[in-house]
Amino acid sequence: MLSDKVLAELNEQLNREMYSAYLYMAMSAHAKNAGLNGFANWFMVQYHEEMFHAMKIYEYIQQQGGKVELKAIQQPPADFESPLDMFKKTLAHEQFITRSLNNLMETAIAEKDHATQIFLQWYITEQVEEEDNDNEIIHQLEMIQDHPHGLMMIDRELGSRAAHVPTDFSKGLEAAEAPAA
Ligand code: OFO
Repeated sequence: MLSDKVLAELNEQLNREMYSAYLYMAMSAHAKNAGLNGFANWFMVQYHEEMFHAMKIYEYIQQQGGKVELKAIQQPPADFESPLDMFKKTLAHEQFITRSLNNLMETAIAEKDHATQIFLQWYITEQVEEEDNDNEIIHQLEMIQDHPHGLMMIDRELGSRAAHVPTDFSKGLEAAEAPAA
């Protein structure tokens, strides 16, 4: 069972994860228009990751008998100055998400909601990895300083990223995560 406070904050977090997906989709579109197909791939994989994060919250709320409340998704920016600008904005956004998850954890602790604390641990661990990945790519982009050859190499590397999260949620998360028969 979820308290009203925890439920309200989980619904807010669901909206933030949907915005994250939308933001990375916007970055993917921008990269594609700039001819950076590897960057476009990386951000589209990130879009899938965020949809998975959103769906985990969606299903957790329902498992706990709560009401999913879908709020309007904010419009993301459409234009970015450079690949470095996209990754700096990605890192800033992920730091914002980390803070919001920490606040949500504080609420779950205050409400003595142990199940939600355990549920949120997965997200908090995930954020460490996300921020680390972004920092690494920012570092690489700063090193090459817009040098076309370096940019092409990073683009090729980012193009090899594949989605490792389920993308079809029609039969629920458990079915989506089950290995293919
Ligand atoms: Fe990018 O992280 Fe979701 O939670």
